[in-house]
Formats: sequence, structure tokens, C-alpha cells
Amino acid sequence: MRSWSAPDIVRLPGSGNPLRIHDTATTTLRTTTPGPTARMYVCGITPYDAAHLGHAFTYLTFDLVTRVWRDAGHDVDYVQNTTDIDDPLLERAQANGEDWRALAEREIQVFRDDMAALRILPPRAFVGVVESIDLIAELVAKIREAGATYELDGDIYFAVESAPRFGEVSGLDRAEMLRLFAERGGDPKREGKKDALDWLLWRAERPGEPAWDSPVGRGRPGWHVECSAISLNELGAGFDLNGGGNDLIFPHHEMGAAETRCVTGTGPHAQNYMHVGMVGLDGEKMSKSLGNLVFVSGLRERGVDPMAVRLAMLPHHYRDAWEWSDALLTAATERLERWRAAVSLAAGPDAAPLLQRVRAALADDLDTATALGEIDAWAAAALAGGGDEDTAAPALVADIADALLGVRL
Ligand code: 5CA
Ligand code: ZN
Repeated sequence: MRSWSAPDIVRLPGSGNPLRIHDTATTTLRTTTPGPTARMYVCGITPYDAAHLGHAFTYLTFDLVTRVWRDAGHDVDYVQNTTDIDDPLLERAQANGEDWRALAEREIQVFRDDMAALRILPPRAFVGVVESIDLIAELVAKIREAGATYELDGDIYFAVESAPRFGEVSGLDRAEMLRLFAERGGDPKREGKKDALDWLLWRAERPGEPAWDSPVGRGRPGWHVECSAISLNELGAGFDLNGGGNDLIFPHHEMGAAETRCVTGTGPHAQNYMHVGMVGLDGEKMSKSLGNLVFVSGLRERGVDPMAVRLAMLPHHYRDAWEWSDALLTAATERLERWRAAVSLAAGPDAAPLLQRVRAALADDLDTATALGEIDAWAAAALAGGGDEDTAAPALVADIADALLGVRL
């Protein structure tokens, strides 16, 4: 499907540093080692509602990854899916009394507009599940040929016993896996399964539900297999980075990794896994099912500057959980005004050292708080009028904020 429009990225002088991130699978800080083109897959939205600040923070994180990689001289091949057919979408469409396709289409468009407003770099391929049914069914067929599946009342399950490295992404014990599987869309209690952790690959047609003909029968895909099929098709196995919020570590990314391994032999699904902390509101994870949401589109409608929204998210480290509040937005708006005033000056302190420091901070596991602090310090010095006056500095600082942090001043 159509992606969204790309903001311009200015090229900064020199070149940035290799990106080090926290890899979920090894629980270590690792330097990513992409080739000339870094390949990244990030799990996209289920479009039954508009994007909230939690979604925005997740996509902001991978936008920063892209910016750091590009600054270090890589091209970035970025793929994101959209779960445009799934139970929650069907349930919401029914509750609204509307067609599920119309609901998905509308919310995907709101999402595109949100992402473009926040200057989040678009994926090269923005791929829906509905347009990928054939390739998903093909992967299910391959997994079946590999002998890793069984049927239950026409549904096709992946047998977890066929995944000897199960646990490689999450590192969880079985009790915790069972708990999270039940909580996050799994069906550990379904009668007739060989193992409670076996998961649905293909759901046979149910009366009144959408279904497609396929080599594995008439029905629709299970959740995890959409992302392994789309990532394999667009990027191949062993791509550089698989990402999403940390609610996807288990079961989603664990089960997806097992599917890929099953058909590709020994290689891993991805070289690195990066997961983002949950954004909350009023003491709870912001989630569509809890209904405690602040929508990006709602802020846009209120006339809030999207750059202030971006700056309100940026002080938080991507792995931390944090809570949205209006105070964050007020502080971000003030910061934005200070930065804008500073880069409007005719001169300021030499910004070359600032560029090195912002590059170093971001390459160090996306240390955005330090990067912001560095720009604050430069802006304060510039506004105080002290230091060595360099007439090229304000424009360079505007470029640093723009290229590396996505904040257009
Ligand atoms: N369509 C699936 C992925 S294949 C899905 O999880 N959709 S979602 O709409 O529920 O979430 C979209 C992305 O936002 C996922 O990467 C998810 O991990 C992330 N996310 C969801 N809620 C939050 C939150 N409160 N804070 C941070 N990230 C979140
Ligand atoms: Zn996914």
C-alpha cells in the first residue's frame, strides 16, 4: 500500500558513528554492523483506531535509528506492515456498524498523516496483510512441508516442539511464556492442541468472517506469520534489525523468529532485536483496549505544533516506560521556542563540537536526553551572546536538530 511522504534530510558535514543498541535476544549492548544498506523491519499498527502517543514513540525510535544509520553513511531499507485484518479490527468494525475495510482504510490514512506531521521517515515498503495473503499462505505451506504443523478443526497450528531454539528472542521460562501468550492474543487453553504454546498459523473460514482461498485452505492468516512472511519477502532472513514495542517480544517476535528459522535452515530471523518501552497515561500502559489514549491526530486537531510533540517524546530513553502528560508538552514547547530563537541569531558558538557530541550520544543506544542537553547548552550560550561568534553555527545547529533528531526549527 501507499507509504507516506518523506521529509527532506539535510546531509551533515563528515560522517556519524556506528550505532550501538540494546539487543533483546542477547540482552547486551551491541554495535550494529549493517552492510551498505541496513535492513529493518518494524511492526506496524492494527488500524482499528487512531495512533496514540505510544505508537508514535515506537515509530520515533526507529526513525532515529534510520537517521543515525544514514548519517553513518548507510542506505536504509525499511519495511513496516499494517495488520489490516485481525480480530480486533473485525470487532471494532462490527461495534461501529461499518465495513472493516473502510475502518482500516480510514485509520491507516490518519496514521500516514500523523507520521508525516511528526516528520517520521516512511518505510520503503508499507505492506498490508490483505494485499499479502498469497505470500503469507505460501509461507504457511512451506512450514507445513517442513513438518512443523498440524491441523485442528481445519485450523493450522505451528507445533512449538518443532522449534528447538524457541526462547532465543525473549529468554523467558515456560510459565512466563504461557502467561503472556494468554494475555496477548494466544489461545493456550484451546482443546486439542498438542502443546499449550502451539500457535495459529492459518484460521479456517468461520461464518460471517472474511476469508480467502489459498493452497492451505480457505481462511485467513494468524498474526505472527504475517510479519515473518512480509519481512522474508521484502528483506530476506537475517536482516539487521527487527523492532517494535516491548509488548511484542513475546509471543509475537519469538513465534515469528521460529517460523523464519523453520523455513530458512539455521540463520536467525534478524541480527538484532530492539524493543521500545511502553508509554502510559494515568498509571497504565496506553492501549486501545484500555481506552486511556492520547491521539497524535487529537493533538494535531488542537493545533499543537508537531515538532513540540516530537520534542515531548524525545527526552525519554527508548527502553524506559514513561507517562504522557501535558507538562511534557509545555516543557517541549518552551524548548522549541528557545532553540528556534537561538538558531535565528546571526551568530553563535562554534557548533562543530556540538555535532560530534550529538552524534556520539545518539550512536550510544539512542541517548536522546544527552543529545537534547547538548543542544540546550549551545542554545543557552548563543542566546547569552558569549563565546566565539561563528556566523555559520546557527544554520549548522538547525541542520543537526533536523537531520539527527527530526526536529525542524
Ligand atoms: N499490528 C501489530 C504488530 S504486527 C501491533 O502490535 N499493532 S498495535 O497497533 O497494537 O501496535 C503498533 C506498534 O506500537 C507495535 O510496535 C507496538 O509494540 C507499539 N505499541 C503499542 N502500544 C504502545 C505503547 N503504549 N507504548 C509504546 N509502543 C506501543
Ligand atoms: Zn508484527
